[in-house]
Amino acid sequence: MAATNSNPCRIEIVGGDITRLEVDAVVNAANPTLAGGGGVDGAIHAAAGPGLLEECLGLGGCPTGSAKVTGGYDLPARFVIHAVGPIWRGGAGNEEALLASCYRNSLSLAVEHGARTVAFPAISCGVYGFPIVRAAEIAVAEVAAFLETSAEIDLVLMVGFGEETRSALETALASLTGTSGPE
Ligand code: AR6
Repeated sequence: MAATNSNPCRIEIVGGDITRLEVDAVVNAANPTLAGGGGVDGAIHAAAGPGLLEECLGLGGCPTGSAKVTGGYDLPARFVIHAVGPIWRGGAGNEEALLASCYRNSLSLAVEHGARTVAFPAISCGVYGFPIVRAAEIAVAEVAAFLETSAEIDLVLMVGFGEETRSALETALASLTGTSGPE
């Protein structure tokens, strides 16, 4: 999958299940234990197979706002980047900065491992309760800022699992690129 001239910002919003995507790396919305869980974490572990959990358990956990890499096992993706988003507690707990740092750290790890195509779920927007509109703005802005300074990533797919998430991501991207959003 390569960037095209019709997508100069190298960000694409897609729907569907992240575990099916043929990208170099998929990002997981994990928790600090890295021991698996529900939501997208559960889906990634189920699709990757037991080797993923085994590798995760040897990583010693991961602090909120940070990320760690494993292999992709039975996923089409070569790598899983496990990012730990913040739990939404009303916004006074540095949640916005921590969410932004998940995106930044994940992309840095992708570059370090030579992953040129990366897919993100909407980190913290499920069980962790981060308001989706604000989370989408932070996610898109942070990815766009990273891509501006790095030519080593060809394409970032931002996965909107469900209509509300997809629409929030599309609106955030449209307002960043100055085009019109979804109808
Ligand atoms: N593909 C793409 N996106 C998905 C998929 C999928 N297969 N499944 C869910 N989503 P969540 P969090 C979306 O709850 O809020 C876990 O138990 C989902 O609709 O997975 O960061 C972890 O172990 C939502 O938009 O992650 C942690 O304990 C987004 O992924 C905790 O949940 C994130 O929702 C992390 O909570």
